[in-house]
Amino acid sequence: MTGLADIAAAAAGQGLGIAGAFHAEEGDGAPEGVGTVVLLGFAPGGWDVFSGSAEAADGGADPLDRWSARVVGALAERLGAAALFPFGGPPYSPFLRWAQRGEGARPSPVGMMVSPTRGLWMSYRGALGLAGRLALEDAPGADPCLGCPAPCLTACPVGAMGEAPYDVPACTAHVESRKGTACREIGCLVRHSCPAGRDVTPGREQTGFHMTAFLRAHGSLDANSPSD
Ligand code: B12
Ligand code: SF4
Ligand code: SF4
Repeated sequence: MTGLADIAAAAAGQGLGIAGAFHAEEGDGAPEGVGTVVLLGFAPGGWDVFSGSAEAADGGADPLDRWSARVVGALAERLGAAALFPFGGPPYSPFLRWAQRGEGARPSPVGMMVSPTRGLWMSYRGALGLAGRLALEDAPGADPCLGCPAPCLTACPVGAMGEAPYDVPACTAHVESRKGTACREIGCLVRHSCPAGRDVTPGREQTGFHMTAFLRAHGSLDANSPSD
């Protein structure tokens, strides 16, 4: 049977890495017959693999989602697994529950999920649903928020993300304004403020891409569909 090491090797060739795995139980929302869910995110250098892809160059809508669908879809076929994606809804596959089960992510004080190893930069390109119960690695790491002075709570210059529920219109209005250059160019300042994700902070090209996609979907830029 395929093991986690085989999956990691196959994913690495595509710029992806394993971002957690768990044995599916009732209530996890995994498709019927899936015994193990393996979450996939960008590996170091993964953004460059996407940047060099046909999808990144073709000028069509949702290039990152289309790239993810092709690459994760091909991996799934090769490994005899179901390909699962965070986009394409509603309804959405419950990736945030899977994040808790697979990599020990927890709700942060600002509402977003925080990963012990990727902080608030946590995000997924897809997941593989395998029939068997694979041998899994150690339990996920400790809660990164324990003992943290919570700079995330005050990092947003307009208070769009803090103790109150995320105010999407306030966020997009600021990001589109002259004062929102930093968010637009280097990405969400709340995500940057989290010490747990410092080692995996994405580059400007990647953060700029995500902000543009976010504004297309939720701001006043030309309508397009979400791309997280
Ligand atoms: C809808 C959605 C959103 C909506 C949130 C709606 C809201 N609360 O106002 C919008 C479009 C605003 C959004 C934004 C972002 N999202 Co989003 N989003 C999703 C999506 C596609 C579906 C969630 C859903 O509706 N589930 C079904 C409902 C029933 O379950 P739920 O648990 O109640 O869902 C709620 C939460 O998921 C929450 N939520 C979702 N995203 C965010 C982001 C923030 C900041 C907060 C506070 C809450 C929140 O809102 C949902 C509806 O109330 C998931 C993918 C998935 N399949 O889960 C990604 C997902 C949760 N988002 C993700 C990301 C990365 C983002 C962005 C950071 C993307 C970006 N710009 O780069 C932004 C945040 C903006 C910023 N300041 O940078 C990641 C995980 C992030 C994390 N650490 O928790 C996911 C898992 C996608 C992925 N590819 O991995 N998102
Ligand atoms: S800044 Fe601190 S409290 Fe906020 S999400 Fe990161 S680890 Fe948790
Ligand atoms: S992108 Fe900027 S305005 Fe939006 S929540 Fe993050 S820090 Fe606040």
